[in-house]
Amino acid sequence: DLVEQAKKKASYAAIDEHINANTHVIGIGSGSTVVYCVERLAQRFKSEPGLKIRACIPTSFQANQLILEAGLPLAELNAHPVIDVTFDGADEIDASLNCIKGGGGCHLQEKLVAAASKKFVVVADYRKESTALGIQWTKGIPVEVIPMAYVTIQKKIQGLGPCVTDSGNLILDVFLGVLTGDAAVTDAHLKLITIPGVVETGLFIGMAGWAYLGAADGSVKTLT
Ligand code: DER
Repeated sequence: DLVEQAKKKASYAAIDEHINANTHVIGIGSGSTVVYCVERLAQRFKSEPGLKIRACIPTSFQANQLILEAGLPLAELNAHPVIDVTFDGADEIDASLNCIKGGGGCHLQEKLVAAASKKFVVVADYRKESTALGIQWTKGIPVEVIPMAYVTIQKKIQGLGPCVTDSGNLILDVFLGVLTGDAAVTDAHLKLITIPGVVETGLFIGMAGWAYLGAADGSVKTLT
């Protein structure tokens, strides 16, 4: 269908543009779009002897399994604290490439891997592109909190939840409305991250260097 084709086209374009003989350590995000990144990466890993992919770093149990099943070299962030390029999806992307991520409950590990990467590349279908965060994605901003703080925080920011993360923490979805412009996005993140017990938010500010957006007509738009 159109959405899956858009995800695939965006992912293949991103891998083909950023993977070369100099990319040795690769971060693998979470969600359904990044599956196509791994598919394309595995094809090239198997067919191009010139590639020297040494380590693929997962951002979740799902990413871990994707890497294993694709026959790519699985490694952990502590063994490769500097990553050449990371590919990940997003729930929403604005014109400055700020993202809401975490719809799949993995944004803490995703942000760690993205922050450790020289290049962070987002791949998505056309549904994720938005003029301001909060317009297309109306399920709130995922906020990871430690269990002991859950009720206190929920009273403070009226979040919906919880789901349990790979780190054993809980996720609250917090509704802060439409965040127009960098200042509003940054203010929202700071409001949340300074609450005692909050581990990380799903606001990825100024982290993505590129976004590959698959369109319904089969074309791919690159934002950078
Ligand atoms: O949870 C996440 O951050 C994922 O990357 C998610 O935002 C993207 O998932 P999708 O590719 O299945 O839409």
